Amino acid sequence: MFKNNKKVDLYILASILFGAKTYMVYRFFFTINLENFMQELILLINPFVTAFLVFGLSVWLKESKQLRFIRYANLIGTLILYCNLLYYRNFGDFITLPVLFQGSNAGDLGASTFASLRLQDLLIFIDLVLIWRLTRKNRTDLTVSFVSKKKKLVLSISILMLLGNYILAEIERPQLLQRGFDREYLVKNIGLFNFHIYDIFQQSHSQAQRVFADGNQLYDIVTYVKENTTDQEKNEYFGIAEGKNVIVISLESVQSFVINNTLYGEEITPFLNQLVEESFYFENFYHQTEQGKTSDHEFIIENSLYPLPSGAAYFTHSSNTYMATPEILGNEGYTSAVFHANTGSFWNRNNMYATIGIDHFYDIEAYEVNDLNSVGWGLKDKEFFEQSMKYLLNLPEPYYTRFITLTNHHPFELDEEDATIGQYHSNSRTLNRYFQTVRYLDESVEQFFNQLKESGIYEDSIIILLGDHYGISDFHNRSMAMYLDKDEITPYDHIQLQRVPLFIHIPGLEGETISDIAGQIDIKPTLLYLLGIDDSNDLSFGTSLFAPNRKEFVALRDGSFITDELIFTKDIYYNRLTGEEILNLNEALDDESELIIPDELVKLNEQVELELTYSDQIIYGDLFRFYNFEK
Ligand code: GP9
Ligand code: MN
Repeated sequence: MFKNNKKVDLYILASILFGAKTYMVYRFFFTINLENFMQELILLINPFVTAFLVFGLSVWLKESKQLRFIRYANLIGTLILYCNLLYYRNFGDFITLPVLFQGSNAGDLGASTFASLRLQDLLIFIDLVLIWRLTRKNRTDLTVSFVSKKKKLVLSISILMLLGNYILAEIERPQLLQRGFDREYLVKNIGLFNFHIYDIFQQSHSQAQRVFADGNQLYDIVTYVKENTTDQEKNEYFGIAEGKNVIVISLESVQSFVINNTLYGEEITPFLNQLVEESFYFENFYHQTEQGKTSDHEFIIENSLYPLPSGAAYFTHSSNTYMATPEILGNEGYTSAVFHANTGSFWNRNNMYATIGIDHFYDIEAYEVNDLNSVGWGLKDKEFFEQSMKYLLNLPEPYYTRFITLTNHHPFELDEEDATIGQYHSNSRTLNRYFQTVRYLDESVEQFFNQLKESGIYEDSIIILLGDHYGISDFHNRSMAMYLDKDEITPYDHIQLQRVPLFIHIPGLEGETISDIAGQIDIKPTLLYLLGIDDSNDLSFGTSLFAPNRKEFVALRDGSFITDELIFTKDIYYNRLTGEEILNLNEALDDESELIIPDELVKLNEQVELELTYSDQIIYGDLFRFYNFEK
């Protein structure tokens, strides 16, 4: 077909064919969830951008090598695409470096790969065959047509196109590369091949940090932890829930300000308000999450370690050694399970859960999800709890379970028939709607409690409910200030808005409202304490909320911290109870007057910094692999 045309732009032909094929696989072979036009557009553009970039490199080669480059690039690209497809059919996920190096996984893969072959897969190889035929040795009539002068032009166009793709992806998902989110998000925004490059870069970066770490670093950390957070005095609460089932409910995006509060005279969370009366309710409990949001809260409560300053540890350090709650409880005869009606790979949960010893993960596959029973991010919470019951009832006791809710997630969408409270009226649609989804969550939890009671599970369980992180960001501060009846949201208010509710509900015990400061980092030691499990060999940065001798501060990931008397943030010390400024380091410095910071404060700041650094060192260096938790 190219007989009369001596020089064919083979690399352009190859790019178009390969791009079209990749798009076909993305769109019709993988089940990638596309939510809007922008995502459709990016998915369409990206395969061509990448193909053009790769095949366009051929113009830099000597003519004799160009054809060979194009055929092998096509072969390798096709294989990568196809291997991912086969893996995806088995695991609903894309291949990552750690997966390639996990022997056991490969074994599973071999067995089921054969079963996942489909006739339609032949389509993936058509362009490969064509390109190979066109580039046979004896075909001298074909080559890459650009003369050397235009090399730079080709490369510049490729890079510009790649940049364009990246900008679109950033618009669609800000901070996509820094935060990771979900492999599906990455693939749909930057494409499979760029995702692999991203993955290789990220994994080698953490591997390098791991390789250069050594066990000696642990010595100081262990000393610090033993001195500051271990050896908790035992009181009557130690072991008070021994042998009970544990049910942890993560209240997506619920902040404390909605509890015992009203909207136009109406209670926002009637059920939770009643639960305050029947539980240990911590009114000064802070979330400590960073970019990893929900996954960070999971990471903190299971490990009593801080989340990373950037990125999600669930993503970047899922192959580390940990000694998380599920594993500790597993050693005590507990079965563990997480229920969450979202894709298993979101926040890399499927891999992280395997690492931290969660026995069962009921992800979206375990639920019946359709248009009628879902809204916003997916399955409605009432449906979620309802459908979870059958699995819960079949778990061997005692169990440790976590339920992660979803409906009260930004942008807080709700079907009209599910709204039982009005909206707020302000300039922020987000805040306006928030109250409705919070109310829906309140009702979902009530329904779940009723089901637990009806099925007899309730009596033998302790139930912990906590907010995972804020729901209303600073972007809505003006409307928030209006709702809270304040002139503005100061840095002090911002910190106080990072309070999320924590309920520890122990059937049979009266409970009380506790005003002591607390953080998500305290959940693991608290739970072990209540279950009567000795954790003196554990390395945690939190302390039991029931122990009489607690650590004196709650550190947030950005270095802000809270003590009984103070809140420190943005270089300002505030009185925690009144919000009054005590010492403003910014102003003092501007004055150029000599700044005298009380020793006590200096020491506190140092300790917070040290603690965050130690926690990071553990994660970056995978230091727990050097620690013997048994001794
Ligand atoms: C995703 C859900 C929400 O599975 O947990 O995550 P978030 O965006 O809140 O981190
Ligand atoms: Mn969340």
